[in-house]
Amino acid sequence: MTTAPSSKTPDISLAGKIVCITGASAGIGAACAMRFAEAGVRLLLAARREDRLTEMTAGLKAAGAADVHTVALDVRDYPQVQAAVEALPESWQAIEILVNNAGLSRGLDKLYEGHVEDWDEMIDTNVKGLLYVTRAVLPGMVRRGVGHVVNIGSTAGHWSYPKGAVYCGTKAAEGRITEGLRQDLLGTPVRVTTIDPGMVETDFSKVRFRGDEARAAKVYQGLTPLRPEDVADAVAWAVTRPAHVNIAEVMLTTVDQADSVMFNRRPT
Ligand code: NDP
Ligand code: 8X3
Repeated sequence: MTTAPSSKTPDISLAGKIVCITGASAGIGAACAMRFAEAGVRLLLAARREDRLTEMTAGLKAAGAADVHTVALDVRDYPQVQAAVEALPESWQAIEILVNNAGLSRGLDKLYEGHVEDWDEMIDTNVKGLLYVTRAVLPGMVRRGVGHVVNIGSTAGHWSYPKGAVYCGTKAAEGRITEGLRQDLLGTPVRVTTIDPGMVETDFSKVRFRGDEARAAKVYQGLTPLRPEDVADAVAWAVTRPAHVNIAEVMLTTVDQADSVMFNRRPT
């Protein structure tokens, strides 16, 4: 029996491409690094904790990464971001996929009782950091006529939740920045995607509650959260669509989450 030829445009192969992931030292960024490693990419990993990136390198190579290069980077510091991109060895400059993942939440407070330092840290990291890295990397993509930017947003950017207004605001900003970037890139082949997960069990809540592990664990109590690998799966899917397909937005939640405030929690 012969099979009819498929009319489907082939998925894009990732092998050998340079994929830059910010916030690759933990959680969703680390899961993306592993997922891309399995596809044979060259991984350019950035985070403040470069020691963690170094520790991850052997495992990523064993999983299939063609090569791994690490950079110590605080995305909040524009001169540092600019210098880090400019200082990349020539063989690492042609970034084809940028995953703007670095981000955090700090505190859970009513807006009128919130801490200004927490607001500054969230806005500086989630909004300005994303802008800074994008500003440094995108001109090369446009010049080379190839590229894909994947921003990690959140359901929190679609629906606020009590005491989370500033974090939710940063993710709403991410959504509008992603939309505007796609408009500005129209006429180039560079694609722009936002991946917007709901609750994912990572260090996110430990960071939000400044190391209070018991309080962080309660966030995920009685339900099955998304795993970082589920988000990496969505990222990998978006970037492997045929070149003419731009996945604008993927929103995903655990089946135990309906929006930012409704959860199906089982007694524990
Ligand atoms: P983690 O805390 O596990 O990881 C956060 C990562 O961001 C770390 O690698 C950290 O690295 C990096 N990071 C934080 N601040 C900076 C900075 N100033 N410069 C460079 N890197 C930084 O959290 P998640 O994996 O959950 O979070 C990743 C992204 O996913 C964030 O943008 C978050 O808002 C988003 N998100 C998370 C969800 C969740 O429920 N967990 C749901 C939806 C979206 P280092 O400390 O080494 O610098
Ligand atoms: C993280 C998801 O809803 O826990 O962006 O803030 S949430």
